[in-house]
Amino acid sequence: NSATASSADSWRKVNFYNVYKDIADLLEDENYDDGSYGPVFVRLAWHSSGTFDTKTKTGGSDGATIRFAPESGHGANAGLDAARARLEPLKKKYPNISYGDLYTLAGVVAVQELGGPTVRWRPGRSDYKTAADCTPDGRLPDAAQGAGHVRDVFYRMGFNDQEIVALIGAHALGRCHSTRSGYEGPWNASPTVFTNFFFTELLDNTWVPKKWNGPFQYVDKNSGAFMMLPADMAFKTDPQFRKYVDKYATDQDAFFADFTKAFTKLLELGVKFPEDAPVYEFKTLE
Ligand code: DDH
Repeated sequence: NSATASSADSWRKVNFYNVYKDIADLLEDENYDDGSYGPVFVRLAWHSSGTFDTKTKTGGSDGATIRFAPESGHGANAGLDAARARLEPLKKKYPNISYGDLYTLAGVVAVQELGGPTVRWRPGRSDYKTAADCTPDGRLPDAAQGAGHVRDVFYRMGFNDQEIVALIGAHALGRCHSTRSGYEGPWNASPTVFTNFFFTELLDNTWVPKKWNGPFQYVDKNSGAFMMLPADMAFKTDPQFRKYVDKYATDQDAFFADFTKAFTKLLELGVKFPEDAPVYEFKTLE
């Protein structure tokens, strides 16, 4: 990758308004999933960033180690190669953007264009890391586990309970793929629209174990069309998490306001921005 690697200052030559538009143009594809790459772009941004460890200051979106083996092959990252491949032509078109900036900006564009809140975003990540900087496997949450594990993982990144609940609201988007994580199905009926439906569906449905040969997960008793992971269910059963679930289920504005703050924080974990890095608040295309 060294031929295309951006240096510490090269982001200054990039017109990020143009990159925003070009990413937005890559979202729709009637032959992919539910018709949009948006959800998998959000997941790419999150998994690029969520490896951060506050103690060792390793991981995070800067340097984009997610594109190198072995991190690219970690079980949690299965399927994200599709998102990275979709974005690769933009790295060719804008060689001065770093992978870390490209992957995080893709998440921002997806949240906004799918109807979510405006997300403040700064450029300035660079491609200085190598495969030797890949994070150890196991830093991202394991969907088979419960509240204790979820807290361990997100406290390690520096988040509190309220921020953790806000972030899991991203599970309004997209779906699980049996070919990627092993789990199957979307969380609600509008997986390409950013809503507070993760919380409303979690509370409003009766969730029963799915009868199948795959990993243990839940389906809604009524239609069987929607799903919850064991780790998702922890947000219903844990009283400290539940407080915020109740709030976000009834107050979409509060969810949007808290999500956007926590999502920007996630995308910036461990990044040393140049002092004069501008903060963008992009307008949506339509
Ligand atoms: Fe997630 N997530 N996630 N997630 N996630 C999956 C899909 C998506 C967990 C497990 C899974 C966040 C937190 C957690 C998105 C965003 C975010 C899948 C299915 C699993 C499994 C993957 C597949 O089969 O393709 C667990 C566990 C947690 C946890 O917190 C305990 C967070 C914080 C975010 C975020 O963006 C802020 C999105 C979007 C998807 C849908 C991807 C797609 O392709 O569609």
